Amino acid sequence: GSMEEVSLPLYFGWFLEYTFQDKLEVMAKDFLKTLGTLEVFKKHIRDFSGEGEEETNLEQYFQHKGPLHCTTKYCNYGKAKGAKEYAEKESVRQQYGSMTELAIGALFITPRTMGVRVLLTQDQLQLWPDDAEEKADAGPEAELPPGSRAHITLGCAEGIKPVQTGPDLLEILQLQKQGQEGEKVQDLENGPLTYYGNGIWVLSFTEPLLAPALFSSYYK
Ligand code: 2AM
Repeated sequence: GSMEEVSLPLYFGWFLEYTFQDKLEVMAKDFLKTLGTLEVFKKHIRDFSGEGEEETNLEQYFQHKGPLHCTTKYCNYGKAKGAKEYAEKESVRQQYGSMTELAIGALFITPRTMGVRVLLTQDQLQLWPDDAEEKADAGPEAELPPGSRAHITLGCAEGIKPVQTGPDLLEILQLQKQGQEGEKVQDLENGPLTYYGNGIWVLSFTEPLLAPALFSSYYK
């Protein structure tokens, strides 16, 4: 292929500034530690453990490699649909290499993934691909606003790929949109903790957490 095809990255995204990566990781670990001690979590431990297992170490359950980031466009070195068009977008070229501040609205875990929800500003939405919220099996009633999928993967269960965090977040937003209130468990330091069933736990931040991040791309 041409130079241009070769130069497309694995993905574009916002990369958290180093000191904030540490801060978020510490916060996530503290959350897992606290969650693991709650009686209400132990009651639902089956969501996370196999038959006969009475305990799960959540901190070991979720594993993560690589820099913490919010993917905007997965390009797969040009093989993903719309990769080239995205790389050539005016907003992408202009904002490449610039800093922004991501607002983090919630921390969630499911039996598959752990992540945080990112609340995008209008400016940041200019870097968001149009098809990010599309699902093959979604009807019109399943439509969520652009940017809904924005998240940072903090960890995955064994055998799960990070691409699962997006669908997991969309499922949570879908439940909330349908009016499912879940079981409000208790208030933690950063806000209320809710259980939605099937191993879905959401800590909603009373105040969004602001994370400095660089818009760039990643090549393995
Ligand atoms: P993530 O954005 O949910 O963390 C490398 O695999 C990165 O690209 C990961 O951050 C991953 O998921 C994201 N990714 C992988 N495949 C993807 C896809 N088909 N659509 C969107 N993002 C994807």
